[in-house]
Amino acid sequence: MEYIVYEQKGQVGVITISREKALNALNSQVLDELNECLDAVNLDEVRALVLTGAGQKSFVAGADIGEMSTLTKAEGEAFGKKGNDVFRKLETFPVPVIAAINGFALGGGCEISMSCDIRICSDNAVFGQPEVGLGITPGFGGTQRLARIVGVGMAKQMIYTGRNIKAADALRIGLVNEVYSAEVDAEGNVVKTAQEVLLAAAEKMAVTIAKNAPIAVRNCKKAINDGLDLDMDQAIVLEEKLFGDCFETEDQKYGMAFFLDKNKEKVKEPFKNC
Ligand code: DAK
Repeated sequence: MEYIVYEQKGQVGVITISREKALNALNSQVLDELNECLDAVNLDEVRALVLTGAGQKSFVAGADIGEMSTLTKAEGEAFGKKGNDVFRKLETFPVPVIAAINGFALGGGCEISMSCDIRICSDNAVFGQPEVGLGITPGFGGTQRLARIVGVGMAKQMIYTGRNIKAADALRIGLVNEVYSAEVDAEGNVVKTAQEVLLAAAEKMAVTIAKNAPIAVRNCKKAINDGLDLDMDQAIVLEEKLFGDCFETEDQKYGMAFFLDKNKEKVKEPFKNC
């Protein structure tokens, strides 16, 4: 693959969109490779994913404007579908996906981060949906996901004005969960860049998720995602079903037996995913 780097670190998979010269903008090839990469993730081993961009400047600066500029209506639709299919694959991916946003997350970049379960960013991150300034609407789910994450009023303000917001504001409105800065020593020298601190934090969070019972984590993702589209009565039934599915698994039996065991010397074994 030319633009996607994938590394499996134990039970965590790290996907890096690596098209630094164009600030990791999403062209058709990036989308195809990302799709292929997701299909190849070894779900027998991987329990959480981290998605990030190469370099310290940009997570993803949007869909590729050069490629889009000459599209016909039909090609525009096909491009939109390609993006939406892979974003939806990320959103419904069986294991949680953490977006580690290291710089610009504009247009399709903001949208791909919103297809992930959790967003954390570096303090130089910039978010926005600038599409109306280009004569188009957000086309990779921005009008839908932004409103669901930050509320209708704030989403409308961001989308209608097309104005970017900085990391601190993204934190304030709930678009990201955490903001990370560079680590400096007493003399003010940078010991770790914000991007390094961010990636370490994302991987640490992924490891924490990966240590929990995998069937339960997957079912939580499904319950939250699918439940949001239902009314409360139906959503509770869905939760009951996914809760019930955890019983009789080895992980449920082991997790509860471990708690009930009064031998405090005993060390908890890793969950087995069965
Ligand atoms: N596409 C293509 N190339 C891009 C790019 C992008 N989105 N963003 C940056 N680049 C390229 C620049 O052209 C430049 O290339 P060279 O000139 O070096 O060859 C290189 O990356 C470095 O960028 P700059 O020189 O501009 O760097 P600066 O630091 O000066 O500025 C910036 C950084 C992020 C503020 C600026 O590059 C910028 O404003 N970029 C565009 C951001 C943007 O508007 N993003 C939203 C794109 S629209 C749809 C499906 C999806 C979408 C719409 C419809 N359908 C349903 C069909 C999605 C739309 C979008 O995402």
